Amino acid sequence: MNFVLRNRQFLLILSLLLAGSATNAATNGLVVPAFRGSANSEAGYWEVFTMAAGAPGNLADGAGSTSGAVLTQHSPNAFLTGSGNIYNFTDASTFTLADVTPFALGTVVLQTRTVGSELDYSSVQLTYTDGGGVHSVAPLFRLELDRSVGNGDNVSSLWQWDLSGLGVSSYSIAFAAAESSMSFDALTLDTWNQFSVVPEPSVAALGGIAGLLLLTRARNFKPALRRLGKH
Ligand SMILES: [Ca+2]
Ligand SMILES: [Ca+2]
Repeated sequence: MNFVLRNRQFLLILSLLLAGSATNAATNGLVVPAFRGSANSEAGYWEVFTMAAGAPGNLADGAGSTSGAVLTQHSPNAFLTGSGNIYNFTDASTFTLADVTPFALGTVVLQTRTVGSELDYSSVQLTYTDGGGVHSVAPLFRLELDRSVGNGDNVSSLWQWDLSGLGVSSYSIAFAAAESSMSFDALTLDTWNQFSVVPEPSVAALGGIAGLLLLTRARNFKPALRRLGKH
């Protein structure tokens, strides 16, 4: 447990260091993974939604989107704001993002921007189906990319999954608002047939304080391995 806790603390601190150094996709802190645009990758950027609830859902509207993934919101009480956000003051919106890829997945990176109420961060789950049935995969971590106080908190978050070796090329991600009055503002989805941690440590970050953090992690890692009997 301690190892898990320390690892989360490490990721949180690292995120504070890295969020400012990664390439910003927009002013709201979303980042551009280094693999975006490379072979065997897909990317989608949703900023203006056209379906508040139900089918056919929302394809990525951002220029250059290659994802083909569809975002569907399920609460019938949600509606579109003038700027094309999905808003729901009656109840907590729930979402499904469904995608297929022309390659076996190495990683999936999801980024969201919300205004007002926040997402239920524990609700974010990826599922896929194979011969063994339906499998649910928890994200490796949630990274808070930005938080600013406006009409409620405006929050940008990033989740990443490692699907290496699972042979997955069709999956969906479910997530939900923590409560009513969430305005769902934007979404990015990046997939790749390989895995590397996003955002990537920058040269500057690695040169300084992050080095100390890596040493801290190494110290925590060895006792954890001993406890697991893998020394
Ligand atoms: Ca796709
Ligand atoms: Ca928007």
